[in-house]
Amino acid sequence: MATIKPNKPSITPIAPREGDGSVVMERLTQKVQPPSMYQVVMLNDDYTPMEFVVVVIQEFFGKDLEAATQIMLKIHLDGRGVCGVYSRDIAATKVDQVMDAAHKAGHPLQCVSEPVDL
Ligand code: TYC
Repeated sequence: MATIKPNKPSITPIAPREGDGSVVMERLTQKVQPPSMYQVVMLNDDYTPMEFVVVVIQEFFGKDLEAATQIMLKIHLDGRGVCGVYSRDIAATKVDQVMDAAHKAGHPLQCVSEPVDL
């Protein structure tokens, strides 16, 4: 994926000199990158009940009723809203959980994860 920077080692061996069996270590300027973070974004639609969205945000994103209601209203008004920020795998799991719960309840609620721009 284009957004992932490879974690190059900060020290890399270069070709051994002939004869003496020694290896010269070269220090590189490249530093190890911290893991990139992903925001889970919920999208508005015209059919999913507000109450269902609030419950989903509480259940899967650990928000209390007040915070979940604020996020739901933001999504309703702006078209989208961030429910939480996680490592890539956790964010993908949250998306799956939300989509699964919505599908089972017969609602068209959509949810995506996207890299947080630094
Ligand atoms: N717009 C929906 C309604 O009026 C409520 C809603 C909010 C749906 C947030 C999806 O992610 C959503 N019933």
